[in-house]
Amino acid sequence: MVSGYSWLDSHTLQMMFEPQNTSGKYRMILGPEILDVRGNALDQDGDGIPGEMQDDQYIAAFELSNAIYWSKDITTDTIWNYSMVVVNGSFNIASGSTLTIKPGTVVKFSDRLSGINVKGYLKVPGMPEHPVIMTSWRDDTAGGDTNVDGTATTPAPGDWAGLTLEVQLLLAYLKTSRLDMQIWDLRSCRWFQH
Ligand SMILES: [Ca+2]
Ligand SMILES: [Ca+2]
Repeated sequence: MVSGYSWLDSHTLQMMFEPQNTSGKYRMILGPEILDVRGNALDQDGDGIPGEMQDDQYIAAFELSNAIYWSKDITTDTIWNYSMVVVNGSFNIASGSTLTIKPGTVVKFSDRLSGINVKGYLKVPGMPEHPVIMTSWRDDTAGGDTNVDGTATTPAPGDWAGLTLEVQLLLAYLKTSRLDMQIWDLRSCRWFQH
């Protein structure tokens, strides 16, 4: 699947491959017969014997997910049909507009100012086996290690700004559907009734 490669410098090998658009986990295996600029084969296990077929393979793993980043206001009816949405900053759901979040979606908020201001409608038709999860982007328990730091950070109250609801009718609606949502930091949710 690798279509080409070049050494960018003596430590960096760049590899090209065709664009992949199927979600899932991928593994890339570099054979030990690849030579460095001095003509040495790989010695990944560091036993001083380069080029061992099994021990000296370099294996990289990555995952393609159906995830997007979101930061813009919603001014027309919108459906989030993604495995994950990472919200940068906060955005408004404008009055008269509806955001529908499909069951099973993980919504992660990237920082303490990050949240959703609901002036229109937010529909979260989660289901018990496919809940919608709203959480900090430091939370690796939902949707994996989105912030790509392993376990260096963990979620905490105040990580994200929460939901701001400005219409009482919506509060009633979300109260019902919230049974099917998991919210990391309940204290960050503010309920405004006008
Ligand atoms: Ca070796
Ligand atoms: Ca992490």
